[in-house]
Amino acid sequence: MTAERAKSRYSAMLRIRASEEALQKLFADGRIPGFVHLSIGQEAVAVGVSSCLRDADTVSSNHRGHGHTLAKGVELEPFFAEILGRETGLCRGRGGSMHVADFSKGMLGANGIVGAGLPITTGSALALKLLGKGDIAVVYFGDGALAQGLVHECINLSALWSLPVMFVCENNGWSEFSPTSRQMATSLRKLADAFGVEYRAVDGNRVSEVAATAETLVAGMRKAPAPAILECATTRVRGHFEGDRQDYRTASEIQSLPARDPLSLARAEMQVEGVPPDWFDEVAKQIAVEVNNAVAKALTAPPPIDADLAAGVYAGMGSK
Ligand SMILES: Cc1ncc(C[n+]2csc(CCOP(=O)(O)OP(=O)(O)O)c2C)c(N)n1
Ligand SMILES: [Mg+2]
Repeated sequence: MTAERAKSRYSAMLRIRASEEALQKLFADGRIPGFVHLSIGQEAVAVGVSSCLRDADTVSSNHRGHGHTLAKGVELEPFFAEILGRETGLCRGRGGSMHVADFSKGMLGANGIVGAGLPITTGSALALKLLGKGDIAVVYFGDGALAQGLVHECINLSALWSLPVMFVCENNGWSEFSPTSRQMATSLRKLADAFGVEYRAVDGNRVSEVAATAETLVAGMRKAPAPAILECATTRVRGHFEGDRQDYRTASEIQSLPARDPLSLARAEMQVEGVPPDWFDEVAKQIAVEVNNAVAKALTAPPPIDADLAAGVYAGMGSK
């Protein structure tokens, strides 16, 4: 059972990694409109948390949301089609990388406005509490959001109303090109304490650790609605966006990243548990095929039709 769970988490992380490596190439080839922010190095947070969630639980995300989206079970082909701006995309190609969403899987959307996922999730948590089925809401945000007023408002309101929301902070030490220390006068731990919200900190690159702690928090929230904060120390391997030269990072920081790779860390743990090297080779082959097929299909999909572009922008407009 433990080995099966570890395998499923490893596969989910690899699917995200392979998808983002494909996006990296597509972006470099000029095939993706707009910005792309990759979550390479942070996959263990999305997968560890999502491994404790069900379809009816909701998640919302930020500008670095591909991993959160795929970990929640969103299909690869419409995901790629969305980012490539195609009609068959999750949002019919109108949203792109920073607005991937799939309500059928409880994925309420990535978001280009820093911190804006928190009020969406807090509202969703209120709805889920009123429905009373034990479902919960999760929001992923970065350390760069910590100084935003609405983050403080949402933690306050969720504590005041005992809402089943898990605030998951991916602390990668960077907010665009500035270190966290230049932006935040206090810590998330102290903020949690100030509002009386349960707080846990984990190594966000160890998927087993993220999953175990998230599981405990989620189980408690399903029984008795209340907010919780999970702070995950993680690593942004790529630049802030694709094309960022990262002149502001030291060579030693960049050289230290491979030792913290969540896939390598998980593989090392699994090998100790007896998972053979063949299994890793096999799963890598399968996922490469899955991702290549999804990209190939998405690339053949048509762009949105000009006459229909405003559909979905305003209520009552457009043909669909
Ligand atoms: C309200 C707002 N302010 C500023 C920006 C510009 N901006 C985009 S991403 C970002 C930093 C986000 O850092 P963090 O939340 O830590 O996420 P990370 O990129 O590290 O994953 C900023 C300042 C924005 N999109 N929205
Ligand atoms: Mg950050």
